[in-house]
Amino acid sequence: MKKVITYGTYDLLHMGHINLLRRARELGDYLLVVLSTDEFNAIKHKTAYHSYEDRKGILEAIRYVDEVIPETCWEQKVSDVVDNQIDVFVMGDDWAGQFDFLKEYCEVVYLPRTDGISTTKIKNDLHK
Ligand code: C2G
Repeated sequence: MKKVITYGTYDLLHMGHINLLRRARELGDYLLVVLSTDEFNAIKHKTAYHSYEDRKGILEAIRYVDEVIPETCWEQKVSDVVDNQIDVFVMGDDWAGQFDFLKEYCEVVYLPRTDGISTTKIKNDLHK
């Protein structure tokens, strides 16, 4: 079984997220999403609208997602890949090059982001 892993906050779910999750899942047979906790979002200087539990429940309802576990720090990626026998690490290409250290443990793939949508854009548009 080819296992794929990806990371994110996944707040205010939109097609950019869905396009990423679909393409990530298509690279293997199993997709593990490592979801930023509210505490780790604070470290990323992000404030999610939905709680971790709600963002987790929403992701678990998506057909492309097989499992969701918490992301609590920047440093957990190597152990996540090793401990979960991951074959492919996937992120949107806004992160291109940032996680190449994982190439020692698995394939690293940066996928093109979906243009014209982001959680920040949604928040800004709703404030107009
Ligand atoms: N994404 C995308 N297209 C968009 C918006 C987001 O492809 N229009 C992708 C991002 O590139 C990322 C995923 O969707 O791969 C989740 O996006 P975020 O929730 O913003 O994730 P981020 O805060 O970048 O978390 O340790 C890594 C971090 O947790 C990444």
